[in-house]
Amino acid sequence: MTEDGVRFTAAIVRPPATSFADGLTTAGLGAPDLSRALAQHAAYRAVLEQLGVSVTALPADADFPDSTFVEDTAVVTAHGAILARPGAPTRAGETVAMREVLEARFGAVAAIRAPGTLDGGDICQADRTFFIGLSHRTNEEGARQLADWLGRSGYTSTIIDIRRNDALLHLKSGIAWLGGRNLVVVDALADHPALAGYHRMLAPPGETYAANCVRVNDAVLVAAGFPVVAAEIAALGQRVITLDMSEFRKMDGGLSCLSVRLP
Ligand code: CIR
Repeated sequence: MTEDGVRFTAAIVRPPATSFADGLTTAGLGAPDLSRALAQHAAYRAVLEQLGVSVTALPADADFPDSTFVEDTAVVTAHGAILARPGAPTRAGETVAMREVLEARFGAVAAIRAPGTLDGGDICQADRTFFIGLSHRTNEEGARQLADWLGRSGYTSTIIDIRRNDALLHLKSGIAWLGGRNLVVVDALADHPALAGYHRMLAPPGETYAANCVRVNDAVLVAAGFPVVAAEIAALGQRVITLDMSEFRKMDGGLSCLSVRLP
């Protein structure tokens, strides 16, 4: 069975900048410690490399405090790349560096155009289907443009509206696809009709942060400190690698946000 969306050869990351603590957050967990964040980022990068992924690091950019969350700036499939158009005004300029690195690899890349907005964190691939979250960052026009672009490569897409769910910044704050028919979801998404037919593992209250996990090749990266989610994934026969995400969590960021993964 092909599993488009779990096999990666390369990834793009960007270390947190000196301005990291000035980024957007609703977490209420206090200010992040930059040196700890840098160490956690280095560990994340090392795990990707251990899994056979070639990692390109963009230079940290203090003009963009949230720029370590590179996932929000692009969507990459087996058929090409499209630049996102981040919904937070302070993040708009983050796509400049991402455009350069994607053009070097793919040649011309598509882009979401105004008035569309779209954050990569709202886009969840599940093989040949994409779930597109409508959020306070991704609007209907951005979702429509992405769905059109994906459709030209033969992918189907389904909208999941999370705008009334204040606990979810992005769709992938509450869902991860692990390959096959396996999803990790938070309670608020578990009964969404778009997900019927999938095996939905619930991230229990108290472990919802760990719903943002990432399948990379033969392992699933899971935030450290969430034993129920880690055990559920291991019970599927998946190798679980835990990573300390404490400093990124303080800035509303999860594991998926820290990389753009390339087939
Ligand atoms: C933001 O609010 O944009 C950042 N502080 C966190 C972005 C997290 N990205 C993601 O979930 N894909």
